[in-house]
Amino acid sequence: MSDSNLLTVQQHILREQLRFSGASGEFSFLLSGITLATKIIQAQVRRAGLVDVLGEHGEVNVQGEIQQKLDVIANEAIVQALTSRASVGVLASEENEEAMIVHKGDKEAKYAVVFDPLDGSSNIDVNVSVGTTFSILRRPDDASLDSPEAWVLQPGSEQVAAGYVVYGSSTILVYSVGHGVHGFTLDPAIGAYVLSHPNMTMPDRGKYYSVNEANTDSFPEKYNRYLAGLRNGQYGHKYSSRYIGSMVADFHRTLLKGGVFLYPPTEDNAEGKLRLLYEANPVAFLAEQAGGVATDGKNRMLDVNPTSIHQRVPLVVGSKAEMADFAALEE
Ligand code: AHM
Ligand code: MG
Repeated sequence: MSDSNLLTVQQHILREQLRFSGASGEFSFLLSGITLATKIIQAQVRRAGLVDVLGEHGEVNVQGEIQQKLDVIANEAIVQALTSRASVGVLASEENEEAMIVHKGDKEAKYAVVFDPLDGSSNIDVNVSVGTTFSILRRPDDASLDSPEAWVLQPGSEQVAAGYVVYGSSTILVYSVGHGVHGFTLDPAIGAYVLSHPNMTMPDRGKYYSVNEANTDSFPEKYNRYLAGLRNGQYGHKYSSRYIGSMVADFHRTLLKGGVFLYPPTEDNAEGKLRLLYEANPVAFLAEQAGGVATDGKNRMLDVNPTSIHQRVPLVVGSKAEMADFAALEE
């Protein structure tokens, strides 16, 4: 067995923590809270179909409620796991309107965690991959516990760590603390995430583009020119398309195979649909760490200054070559 077969995410995090000066173990304890919560979430996601079956034959009123339940369960799993970590001062979730203060007044609390507990949850009832995304920020020097928003309204370039878990044909956790991107597959037999994708790098060019093409009529014209170019071979070959409708799963494929994923502005969502803090930023951080590029269609995503927690942003993320082709287009 090679070393990588034996390395659990916990061991890996401990090793990565040594890169932080004055590392005390609290950062790895924080990350272990996230890995624990995602194991709880994946156990629930894996049972979602069974609950459906019982519901059809029994007295339980299913569908909408179950999905809602899973969103809430996922949110609670992360909140609970992170609330027991003293180093966490603020939590912000897609499921909660406001940022939450935890460990009020605790001087040890120096991190904020922003997350989407169950991204793409409308895909659950058709057995399609969903995911969890997270972003970790350090408490700004001047931020007090009275203003939790200030902890999280930082550009993505300030992220200390970011990652996601995709609950797909297997459960995979991908994370970075700013020194490369590493992927771990959950081994259900032992209940541990085991290193399966060390030092992930995005291919320089891929075969696929990924976008909701039903919205093309309302994309800014530049996006349609780009998509046409991808289809007609203008960029070296004729691209094929893949679109799952779960950002985490679509990004995971793009990370492994290269290509480009886009969620442009549309008529319904003039600022794009995806959320800057807990969807676009973690993905942008990982993309850059893996040698890719992420923008809001114009500027580097990680430089965007957030003004509100649930702010939306257009997202274009992918391999170097596709992103250069897009950037070369005139407005
Ligand atoms: P959600 O956070 O409400 O689940 O929505 C986000 C999801 C992303 O995972 C995905 O990329 C996008 O919505 C798909 O949107 P659309 O159905 O408009 O293509
Ligand atoms: Mg989401």
